[in-house]
Amino acid sequence: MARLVIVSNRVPPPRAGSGASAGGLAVALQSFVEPGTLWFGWSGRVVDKPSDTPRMAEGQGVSYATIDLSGVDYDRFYVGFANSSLWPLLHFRLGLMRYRREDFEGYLAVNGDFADALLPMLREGDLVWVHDYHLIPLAAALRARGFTGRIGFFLHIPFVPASVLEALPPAYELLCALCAFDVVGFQTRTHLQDFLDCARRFTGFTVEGEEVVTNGRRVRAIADPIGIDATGFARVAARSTGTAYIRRMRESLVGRNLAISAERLDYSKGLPNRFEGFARLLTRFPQQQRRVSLLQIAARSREDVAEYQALRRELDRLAGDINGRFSQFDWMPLHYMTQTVARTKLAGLFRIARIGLVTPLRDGMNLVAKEFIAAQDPADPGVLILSRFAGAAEELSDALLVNPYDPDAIAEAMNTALEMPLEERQERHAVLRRAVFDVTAARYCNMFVDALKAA
Ligand code: GDG
Repeated sequence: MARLVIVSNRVPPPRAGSGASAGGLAVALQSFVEPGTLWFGWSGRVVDKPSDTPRMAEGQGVSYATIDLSGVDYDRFYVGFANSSLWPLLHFRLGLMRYRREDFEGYLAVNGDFADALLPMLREGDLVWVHDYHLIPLAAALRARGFTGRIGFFLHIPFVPASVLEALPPAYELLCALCAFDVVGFQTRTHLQDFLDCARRFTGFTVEGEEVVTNGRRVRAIADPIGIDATGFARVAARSTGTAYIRRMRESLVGRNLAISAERLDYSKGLPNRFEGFARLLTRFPQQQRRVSLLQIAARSREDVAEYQALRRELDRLAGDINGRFSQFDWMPLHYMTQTVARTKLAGLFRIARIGLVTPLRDGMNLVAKEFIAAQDPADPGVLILSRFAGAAEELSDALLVNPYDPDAIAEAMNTALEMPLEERQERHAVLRRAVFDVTAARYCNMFVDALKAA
């Protein structure tokens, strides 16, 4: 059987399954990797003189190989091109995009270093599965070094229309790099169509159906929505309600409704708009004051990028403003935490919440939306309020879909959710639950690996 080699920017510590790490990729893949798999990537460490030889670790039969980055690499590759050019661009935020040629050169160089370190570990017949926007040039780098095996790529974040992509100076180079893979996967059909359209317009290659035909090669594009281990998450959520932590949470609510949001502290997640929407709920529907508290968990992320520091300051101010305006001596409307919460606790919090408020301005998929649905008690389920600009909205259209740029729409949806009769909650939840239990993490992984095997 072909060996699977996973390559991602960050590699999870061996078998850290249920810990407090935030991040969708590790969560989705960790339940899938089998003994014999090799997982390769950056260790997360920045050192003066990175070694050329990967550091090896083992966990449950899976080999983890990691390399370190130098300070310059970290600044250009990670903070620079990946997170200050590509991340904002692919989330439709041209105003936040910062491009420097030296950053792009650093990005290419680190991908070359990845290829140098990975190549000696590859065997004939391996299936190499590369993840996310940090590593777009990796297939081209491996091919340039003589690797002829199958390489696939999955983009976890959105792909953009040609009119947005053209703003990126090396758009052509990136599209050509994507065409060095055998399979490229996207979260939704919309992202897939945008990719094919960009490939057609910018590269001069021909597009036949859902394949790009380059000089002598074929790249197959697929839509493969990522999912969760729904059964596992539902079990953890149900168990968690018996714990002291969730009991204390319930007691502190004194019968009031809990609305919950949890994500990395990232400008794509739409937190300021959400806070404003919540403030409008309390102003426009004053009968909901004292009836609901919003718990916002915003795990700190990418703290070396200036935009993330600015966002944190803005949220501190907005949270203080909301609580100053609306708090009463025995009720606080907004609980705002920037620490991560352990996964089991998070699952329990989702289960007891009346509202899951998931309102990113753009999101490749958004696993929190799926986790919230899986966690609910089908007999008395909470209501999901979901941004129509999350990839998950294509599958979860029975949620209350909102335009996250409209704080009044968020306020109205919250009011609707708080007033929604039990029967309607159950009906909506049953449909959403089927979708979440159908499109799981295992299905996502199998579909991608099957496509790669067929390449
Ligand atoms: C990228 C794409 C795509 C969050 N806070 C805590 C915590 N989390 C967990 C959630 C969920 C994961 O992190 C976040 O996944 P998302 O999908 O919501 O978002 P990104 O991190 O931006 O992931 C996204 C994903 O890749 C997968 O393809 O869906 O669109 O942007 O599992 O529960 N986990 C813990 N504590 C927290 O405080 N333990």
